[in-house]
Amino acid sequence: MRPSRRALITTALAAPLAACVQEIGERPLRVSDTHPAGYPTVAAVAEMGRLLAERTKGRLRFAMYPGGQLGEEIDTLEITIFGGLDLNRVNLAALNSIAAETIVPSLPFLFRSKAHMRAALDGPPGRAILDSLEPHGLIGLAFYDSGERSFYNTRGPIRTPADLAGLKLRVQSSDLFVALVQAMGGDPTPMSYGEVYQALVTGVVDGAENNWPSYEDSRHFEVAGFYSLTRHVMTPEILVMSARTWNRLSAEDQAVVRDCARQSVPFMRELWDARETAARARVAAKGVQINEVETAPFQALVAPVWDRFARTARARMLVDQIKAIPG
Ligand code: GTR
Repeated sequence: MRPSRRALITTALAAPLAACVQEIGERPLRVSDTHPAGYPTVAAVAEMGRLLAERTKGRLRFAMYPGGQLGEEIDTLEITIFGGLDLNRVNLAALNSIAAETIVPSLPFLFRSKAHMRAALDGPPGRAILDSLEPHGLIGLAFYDSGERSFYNTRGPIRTPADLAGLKLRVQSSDLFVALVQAMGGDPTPMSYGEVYQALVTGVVDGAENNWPSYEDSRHFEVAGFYSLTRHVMTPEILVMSARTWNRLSAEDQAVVRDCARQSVPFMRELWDARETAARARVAAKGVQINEVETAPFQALVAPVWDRFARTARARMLVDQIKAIPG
């Protein structure tokens, strides 16, 4: 069972106090992830921890808390901001209400391909988004792949926007995702990831949207067996460090942390590519009905989302930079 909010806050308040008496290096750095051990994000952060421990001779090391054991992403982010957790791997959508720049990579149909998405996040736009977090108490260390997100549901295949009418679809707690589903004609319900399985079973929602590895790993495929390849966003994952922890590291250690995070990215991408293919094959073998979708009619509906979320000069500049990148 996931901890209650009260328990989370108690832990979160206790941890910084304990951290005051314990210097970084005397305790491991605490890292949260909603996914279980073995998932590509968790494996990548574990690899970063291995590199870090090696480079600092064990002075800096990670204690991993995977599987959402410390709470849902939005809650653990708050805790990370005030120093109760040192690192957190979340989906970028969880930061949408914290830093406006993080919305840009979730603009629907922004990226033309996986290569385009990777080049944009490895380049100046990615750097600008990572750096935009610092005033909010977080240090952006790395982006990881999260693939294309598509809709799945309990009722039947989605082929045209009309098929979304009347479907209650779980979305992440981000205004952009709410607006996106509304624009396409569905009925969005923001909800934490850990609550979705039960919500699908009880019919509180009819479906959700996610990538292949999460769809498989969360076992949502057992309940919602129609997966329709709308490929509407490629919101990446992000690894952040608490600025409170960061500010207690020496400049040399900060450089090593950045370097180890950077090195974990190609490691993750290799795991990700293999996992995407394997997860799709495994759910198909278990009877999931998969259908390709002509995306043009969906793309035609998302203009209001762009008008609302890519409005500021800063967002437009990032979008222009991303569009100019080949891939
Ligand atoms: C997954 C992502 C998680 C979480 C989840 C969700 O793809 O890896 O961090 O954001 O989606 O839909 O909540």
